[in-house]
Amino acid sequence: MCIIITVRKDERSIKGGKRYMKIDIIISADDIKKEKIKNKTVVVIDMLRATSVIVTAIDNGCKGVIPVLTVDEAANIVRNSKEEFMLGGERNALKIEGFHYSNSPLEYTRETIQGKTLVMTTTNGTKAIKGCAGAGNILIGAMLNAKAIAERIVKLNKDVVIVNAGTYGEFSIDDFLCSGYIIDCVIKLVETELSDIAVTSHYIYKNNEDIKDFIKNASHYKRIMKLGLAADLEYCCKKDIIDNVPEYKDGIIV
Ligand code: 3SL
Ligand code: MG
Repeated sequence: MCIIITVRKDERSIKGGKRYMKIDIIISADDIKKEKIKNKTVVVIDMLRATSVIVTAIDNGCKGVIPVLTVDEAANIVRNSKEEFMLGGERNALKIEGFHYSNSPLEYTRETIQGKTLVMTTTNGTKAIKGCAGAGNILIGAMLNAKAIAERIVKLNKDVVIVNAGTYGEFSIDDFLCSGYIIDCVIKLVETELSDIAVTSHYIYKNNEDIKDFIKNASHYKRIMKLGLAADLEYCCKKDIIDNVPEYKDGIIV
């Protein structure tokens, strides 16, 4: 009998002869720097609402999500193919004309998305995902799958950069708090070295474990609330209801 054991290469940082998993945070899609993410494990977060949509759609049997930057790009993919595509996303937080779905995670049920490929364009989320090309692995995270993300990070055994989509190029409380929760899950599993910004997000999470109470201060939370989408906010703030860890590779998230 032949037993093959695969040992995953340890690509964590070394300090004083000890290995640590470094964790850093980038605060918006506009702040992504190629050299910061190269070969690292990247987790992209847009908990309100793009990555919550993706995590939910994949968990409900969606075959794959193709993130694109523009409405035209999305329309072209669908026009030139016979595959069954669904179009989803938003502009100004609202459904795009001619698209099947908006950017509400509650629309992506097993009944609507199972077995289909979703072509998606959103303002900040899909921009952040596409901006991470060149990273070692690009994981899609949200509050919904935070624990599962932490476990995958540990398995991948590389330094980590958590990329917050942010809102219109600006820092966003929601993504930052979600980063703090993921860090909280990781540090229970492995030795880490947190950058100053990672320490700060963890500190803020630890002092606001009832996350909704703090996220309600985020400008984007208020915007979504004003649109009458309280149920979306309620859903996106749930912790660890999904075990799936979608990954972006070769142009598609599966
Ligand atoms: O910017 C994005 O990617 C969206 O998630 C924003 S919204 O919540 O749909 O408005
Ligand atoms: Mg957002």
